[in-house]
Amino acid sequence: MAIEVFWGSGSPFAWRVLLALEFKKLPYVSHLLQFSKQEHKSPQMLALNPRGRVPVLKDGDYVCFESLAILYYLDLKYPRPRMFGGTPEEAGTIMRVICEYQAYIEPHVTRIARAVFSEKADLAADEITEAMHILGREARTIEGRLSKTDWIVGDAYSAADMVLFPGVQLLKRALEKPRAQQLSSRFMPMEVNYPALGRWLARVAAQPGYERTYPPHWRES
Ligand SMILES: N[C@@H](CCC(=O)N[C@@H](CS)C(=O)NCC(=O)O)C(=O)O
Repeated sequence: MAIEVFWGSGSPFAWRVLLALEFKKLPYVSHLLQFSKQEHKSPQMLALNPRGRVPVLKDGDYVCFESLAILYYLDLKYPRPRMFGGTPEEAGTIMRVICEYQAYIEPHVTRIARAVFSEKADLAADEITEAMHILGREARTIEGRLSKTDWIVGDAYSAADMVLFPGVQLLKRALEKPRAQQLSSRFMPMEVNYPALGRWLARVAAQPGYERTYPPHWRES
């Protein structure tokens, strides 16, 4: 029975799972849900994930939600090629970088993206300036890592890349909006201010199957 994945366009969490499935070359049935129609809150979806969020993965009778848990499951169930490294040390570093991202970076990415896309939020507010400041600092740290290696951890594409990439893309998309011009002046263009980060974005985008993972509605606007 093929793996089924339930996802929504533009969800950075769902994007991680699609990148992982493509990396492992696993066949899957894709269920693209429409957030605008609340399809992720249907009785069928709530039966799979009572939180009514995506991504959700169904593999035979087994159901998993929470994107990082799905990546972990896939790596244990389908170990080749590996996403969490080949040694305990690599696995530890990959998980550490993911935990650091989730604890110290992701909340600020979410804050900026929500503020830009909500149209009404004041982008000059102190908490937005502060979030941007933190993201600039964190981006410099990642830039430092990527100026020494091709991938976020070591010399192989890993779960760390799959977790961070959609968040960086979301931030970039938000900061490219005309209304974010002033806010993003010291950050953008990312490829100029953070060249190693820019090359890494292109490297991930060159992975086989990447086009299938790209948020469909991002192509339209
Ligand atoms: N921690 C979860 C976050 C999942 C999540 O928040 N998904 C969003 C889409 S980006 C969602 O389904 N939101 C719908 C809602 O909250 O109603 C994960 O990593 O999978």
